[in-house]
Amino acid sequence: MSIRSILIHPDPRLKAVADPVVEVDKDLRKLADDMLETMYNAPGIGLAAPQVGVGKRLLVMDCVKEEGAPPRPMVLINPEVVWASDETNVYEEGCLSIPDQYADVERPAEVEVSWMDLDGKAQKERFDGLWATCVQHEIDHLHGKLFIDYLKPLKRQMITRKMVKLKRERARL
Ligand code: K1U
Ligand code: ZN
Repeated sequence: MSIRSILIHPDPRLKAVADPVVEVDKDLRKLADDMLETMYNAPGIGLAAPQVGVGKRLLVMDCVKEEGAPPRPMVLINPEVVWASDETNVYEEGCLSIPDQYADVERPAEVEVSWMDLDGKAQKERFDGLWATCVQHEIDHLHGKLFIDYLKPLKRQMITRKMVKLKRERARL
């Protein structure tokens, strides 16, 4: 397993629509393993393939937050939201591609998601709480959408300017 570098906004690869996965092969398994290691190392609770520069419909997540509880690493291939609740939740979201910036985002409180697992088996599950917020945030990444796209233009521009500055500073090091 290896840690991959995470793209920082703005980057055209974060705005692109990801392609469906057609085959679960050795390279895809390695990508999923690397993404989980990258997510835990960050640390984060989710990561989508476009964030490591791979334009495929693949995401990983683990939203277990209870101290001492066993981890629940999940790999979702070609995930789709098949149902969303009318009830909504507001959560202060962050993003590993937009470091140190947080903002309230309103999303459906519960979603049902279908996907394929690493054995090529179809899966379907209903998520709520942080899991629901996270899976929607990650599926947005697969559509080239970031949480700042839900914010007012002025706030979004302010965050984008900060990220441009951060990238310039990091490039100078
Ligand atoms: O997609 C990403 O960039 C990962 C992102 C997922 C996410 C966070 C909050 C709401 C929705 C989706 C993160 O993991 S940001 C880091 C974070 O939230 C966190 C880090 C350490 C412990 C707990 C949370
Ligand atoms: Zn994100």
